[in-house]
Amino acid sequence: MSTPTVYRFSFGPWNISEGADPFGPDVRAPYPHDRKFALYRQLGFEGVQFHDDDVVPELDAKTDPQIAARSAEVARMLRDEGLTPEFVAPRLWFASQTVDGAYTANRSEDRAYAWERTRKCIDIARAIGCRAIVLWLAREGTYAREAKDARLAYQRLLETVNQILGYDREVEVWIEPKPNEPTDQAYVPTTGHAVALAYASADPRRVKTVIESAHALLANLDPSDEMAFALAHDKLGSVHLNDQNGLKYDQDKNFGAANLRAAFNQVRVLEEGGYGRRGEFVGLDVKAMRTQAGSPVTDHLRTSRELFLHLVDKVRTYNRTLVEQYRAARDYEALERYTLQHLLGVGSR
Ligand code: XLS
Ligand code: MG
Repeated sequence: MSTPTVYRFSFGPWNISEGADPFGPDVRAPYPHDRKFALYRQLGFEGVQFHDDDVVPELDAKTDPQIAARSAEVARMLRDEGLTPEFVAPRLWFASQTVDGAYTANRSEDRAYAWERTRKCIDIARAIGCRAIVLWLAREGTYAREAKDARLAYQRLLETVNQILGYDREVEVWIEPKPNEPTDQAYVPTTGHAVALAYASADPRRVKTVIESAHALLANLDPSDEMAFALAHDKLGSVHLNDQNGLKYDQDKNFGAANLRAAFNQVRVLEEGGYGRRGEFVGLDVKAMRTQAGSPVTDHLRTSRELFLHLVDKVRTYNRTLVEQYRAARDYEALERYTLQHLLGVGSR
């Protein structure tokens, strides 16, 4: 028997938020960004996920030496708190140059901005001791499908991936698929699309995916199957575990809050696939409810992490022999009954 995986957890500072939504303003006092680092360890987390401007605020207005100085400061803060940077993602959906997308924008000057911002993001990642660049391709899609040449868009995305791989020979690119929101339809909606881009790239070993449970559900796919697919290709860079109650806006609910059984299956697939054995983080991308009072609000992170660990216990005590017997007998009714009883912690009656 191999030793059980000791899971390491991560989240991004945006998960401690002020509670604004598209229909209303902040409902909580902002919690100073740099003080968030001190919260990680006490909540049981050791990995920090970043956007480029989480490391260097007002990035577009800064020079390379200014970027380097602030990055060094953040690297120090991480070291002081005993934290590891997991990835850095270019925020390519906020600036006026990204209204029509970034790498797939129709205007060449907007695409040039996207590359310049990506280059800065890579420099920041390396400066804080991190080798993973996440591409959440937020606005790489359209509101009107005729607005862009989709074939060209895919080529541009592939060229960008190759450009990143060529700019720095050490970095990995982790593509995070999502089918919609903020665009009507995105160009890399599923894990399959991301994995295809990886294989088409100049160095497939360095291109992986980040799978977010809610994003898979928004594509009407099962997150555990998406994770299994990526694991089968050794392309699961990280996960953004959370939950989603049906096909609506991206909810980032607590992990397991909408569908415990689906959460169990995600943990089962990760555990069975050996995820985490090479130090991969269990990332949680969860939003606190708007109704929650206080500052900082962190109970959602605690709850989601705890639920993951409870489900690890459920996976480790799941009776494999029984499961194999039911599979061999093709008695899936018995398998389902056993699984539900196991999750509920009850026997038959
Ligand atoms: C959004 C994504 C985003 C990326 C980084 O849903 O999870 O936060 O991970 O841009
Ligand atoms: Mg997310």
